[in-house]
Amino acid sequence: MSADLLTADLFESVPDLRPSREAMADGAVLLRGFARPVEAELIAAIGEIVAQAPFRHMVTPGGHSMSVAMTNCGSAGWVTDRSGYRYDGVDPESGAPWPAMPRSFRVLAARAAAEAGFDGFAPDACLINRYHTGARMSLHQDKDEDDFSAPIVSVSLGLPAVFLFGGLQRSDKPRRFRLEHGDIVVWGGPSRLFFHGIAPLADGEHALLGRQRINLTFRKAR
Ligand code: MD6
Ligand code: FE
Repeated sequence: MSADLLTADLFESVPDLRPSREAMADGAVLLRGFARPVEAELIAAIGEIVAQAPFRHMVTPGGHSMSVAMTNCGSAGWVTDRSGYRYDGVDPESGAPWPAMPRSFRVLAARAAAEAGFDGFAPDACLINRYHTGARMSLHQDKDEDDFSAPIVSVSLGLPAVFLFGGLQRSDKPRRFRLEHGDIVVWGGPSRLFFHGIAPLADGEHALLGRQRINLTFRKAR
């Protein structure tokens, strides 16, 4: 076995030995455990949001129901239906505006962005993704936003997942990064439009969130 493989095994099985900060690409950085100090506030706030705007399986323009369940908070919510992808200020299920973005969310996203070199990040959209066992996100680009100069800040909670991180072409072979509870990916600049996805979620039990992974993706949509 090569030294590389041995090192990969070691780092995956002993999370505490992995670096707290890892460059993923030019413009993309993984901040391990950055959200841990505020995990309880985040989880409580997610509960309040979901009580107003429940998770739902949205339908793609091609007519497929997504395996990931979604909701939003903030003035712009990402939605998909048969007519396409868009940001909408209103929850199509209720006709009401999406729940406001909690201050704890905005503060965390801005601090993580600043840590990665993006000062003044002021997200107006927070997409909340919920993965149960087997749920996955196929390779895609985030390109429904008006302004690609702002980064995206992505917070992982609950069960670990394998993040697939490709390049500017769909055919670029993705690299795999394990994202654990509390990890944040900040991503902008030259890699802002890289293809990426999430491999099917493995079953497990998380001490705070049970058998699920929740991802918060903060964006400046408008
Ligand atoms: C997820 N994340 O982590 C899905 N997109 O569940 C994304 O699709 C994503 O994490 C853009 C930037 C960061 C992300
Ligand atoms: Fe994405």
